Amino acid sequence: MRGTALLAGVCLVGPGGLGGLGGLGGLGHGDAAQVRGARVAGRIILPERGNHTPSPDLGTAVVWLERAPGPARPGVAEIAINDKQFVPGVVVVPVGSTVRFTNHDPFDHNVFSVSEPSQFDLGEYGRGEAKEWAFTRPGLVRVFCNVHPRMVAFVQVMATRHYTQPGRDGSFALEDVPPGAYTLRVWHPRTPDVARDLSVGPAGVSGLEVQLDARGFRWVPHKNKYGKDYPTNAGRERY
Ligand SMILES: [Cu+2]
Repeated sequence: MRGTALLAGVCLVGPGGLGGLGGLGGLGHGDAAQVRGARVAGRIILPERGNHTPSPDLGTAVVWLERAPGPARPGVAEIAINDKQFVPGVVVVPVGSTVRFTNHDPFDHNVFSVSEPSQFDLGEYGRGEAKEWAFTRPGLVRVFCNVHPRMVAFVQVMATRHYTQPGRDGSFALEDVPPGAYTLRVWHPRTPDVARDLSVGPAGVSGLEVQLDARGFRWVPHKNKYGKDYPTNAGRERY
C-alpha cells in the first residue's frame, strides 16, 4: 500500500511534473544560439536490508549540484492528503515556490513544519480544503500533521536549477550544466546524504555511480508541533 503511494508520488514529481515546473528550468529553452552546457549522468544504487532491488522508492531521491547557477522560475506544486498520507511524499521545487496541501480525507488534518528553512502551521482543516505555503529559503523541509504521527512529506527547496530525480531504476541525468567545479549532492528520505566533488568539463560526465545506504534505516518518531510526543492513541482513531 505504502509502496504504491510512493510510486504514484514519483509520477507526480518526476521531470515535467509539478505542473510543468520541471520544464521551467530556464536552460535550453529559447535562444538556440546559446552555448549549451554539458550532461551529467549516472545511476543511484540503494542497497536494502534483505534483497529487495530496486527499492520501490528509489525514484524519490533528489540529485543536485551545489554551487551551480541559480534557481529555476518558482511555481506551484501540489501535495494531496489521501488516506492519512501526503502524496507525493517528496516534492522538489525551486526556491520561492508554493506548495498547496489539499485534504481529500473525510476528516481534519493539520500541516506544520518546524524545519529550520521554513517553519509554519497551516492549522487543521477538512475535506476539500487546501492551504498553501511559500518556500522562500532553500533546504530540506519536513512537513508533518499534528493529528497523525505517521504522516510525513519532504519538500526539497532548490537554490539551483540543476536538480533532478532519478528514474525507478536509479538512473539520472542533469542537462545543460556549465563546465565548472561543483558538489554533487544526493538525498533520499531513508538514507544518509551523499556529497562528492564533481568537476564538469565541456564533454560532461557519464557513468557516475552513487551508492546510498538504507540498511540502517528505521522509523524514528518525531515530535508534534508543540515539541511533545504524540499521544499514544494518536492516528489510531476510528477514522
Ligand atoms: Cu493528519
